[in-house]
Amino acid sequence: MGLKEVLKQKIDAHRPRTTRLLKEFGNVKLGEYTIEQCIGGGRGIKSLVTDISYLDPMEGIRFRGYTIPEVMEKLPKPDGKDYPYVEGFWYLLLTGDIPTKAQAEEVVADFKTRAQVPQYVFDILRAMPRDEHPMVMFSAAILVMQRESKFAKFYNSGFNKMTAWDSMYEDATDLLAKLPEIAAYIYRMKYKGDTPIAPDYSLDFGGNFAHMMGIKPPYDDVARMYFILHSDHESGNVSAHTTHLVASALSDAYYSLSAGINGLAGPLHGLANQEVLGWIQDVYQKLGGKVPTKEDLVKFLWDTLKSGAVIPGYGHAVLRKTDPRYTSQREYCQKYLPNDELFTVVSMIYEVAPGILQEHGKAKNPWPNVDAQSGVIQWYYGLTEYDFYTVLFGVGRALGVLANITWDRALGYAIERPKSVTTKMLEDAAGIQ
Ligand code: CMX
Repeated sequence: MGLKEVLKQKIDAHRPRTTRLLKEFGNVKLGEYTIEQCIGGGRGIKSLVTDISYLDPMEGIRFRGYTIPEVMEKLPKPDGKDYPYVEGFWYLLLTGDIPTKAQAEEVVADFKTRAQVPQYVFDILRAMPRDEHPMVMFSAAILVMQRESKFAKFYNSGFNKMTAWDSMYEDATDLLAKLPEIAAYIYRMKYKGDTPIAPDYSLDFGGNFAHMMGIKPPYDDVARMYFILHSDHESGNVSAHTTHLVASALSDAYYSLSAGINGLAGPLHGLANQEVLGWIQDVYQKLGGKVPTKEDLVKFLWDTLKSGAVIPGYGHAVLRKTDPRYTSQREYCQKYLPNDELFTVVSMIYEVAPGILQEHGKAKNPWPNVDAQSGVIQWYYGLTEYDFYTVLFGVGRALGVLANITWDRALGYAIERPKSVTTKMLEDAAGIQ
């Protein structure tokens, strides 16, 4: 028998042990935590500290203590715009203080001095197969810039724990300032006939991104809103946790963010936003292009669940109500694109999916998360290439995770190293002979 066949037999024999432990002995304690928490991805185990954001299961996210509406209202905005400077939001995440307009504009000016992307990044992107997923391109572009790391140079020239945050801050800011151009370059190269648009450094983060994407205002405001909403969701989610974990080994921001972006690319995490649009397109295709009715959606939702797949954009590991990031985007749609067809379909899903998930009886949270709504706005402004949506999420997520690892170094957090146990040890704890 070959290796793979032997492995299959071992897996088949082992699975019932894990299933039994979860089903019959999930509540058995291992010290302070249970077998279910140990096997089930560490849900609810308090082992991370962050002050950048906090996720309340019922209220949703607060950034530095501020709700989403408060952030949008209090932060300074570019003249004539409805959404705040992303740079001012970076100031808030790092310091906990709402910046004045002058302070935010100082960060805008600082970003411009760091924004130029090295030519070799474009060369590497161009050398990649064009059908590579844009998240692969985005992650590779971040990683390849590691040679620029000031933190790595600082480490090699005699590391000091007390001042390590300084070069981490420099790397984090250098990286952030370059992400809009990298993302827009990937987009224009891959989907728009290889027609990159040069940056306009007179514009802020959101404005320049919209300009380089080739999408007219108010897309600049959409970009500002989108990046802020997707920035952070406390520390336990896959992208934030991965970035923190890798940085805990004193890897620099380039290694750490690239790793976090790879985690964001998972369909149960950030990729769910493209999955939502893919799922809706599938519905259209199966109906021969017809706009689905509520009855059609009910049928397709059940078909999805019966096939064993998840309903993308619904459910959450921590939240137990509609995600305020979903609500915020929904309010944008109600104001600016109330009659949009895709918005109507997504709203219909919102009417039926929670009830179906409740009836299905598995998901602890039947309500939509951030990913259920985000494609609608992008699609409306012409960004219909939905496999790019997770890159947008990644640019936003960089704000939160980079603020976190700057503070990780400031506080000298330890290298992460939780303890593992064997299945046999769990069976012993459960009293299984
Ligand atoms: N559709 C169908 N089943 C779902 C479901 C959904 N949307 N959400 C959860 N479930 C299922 C789980 O797969 C799990 O089934 P098993 O017991 O067979 O493994 C069961 O319900 C219990 O899961 P849970 O405790 O409610 O949720 P988890 O913490 O395990 O997972 C999440 C959370 C987000 C991965 C899950 O809800 C999911 O897969 N949602 C769809 C994908 C998605 O939208 N992801 C984006 C999340 C936001 C983000 O990170 O970007």
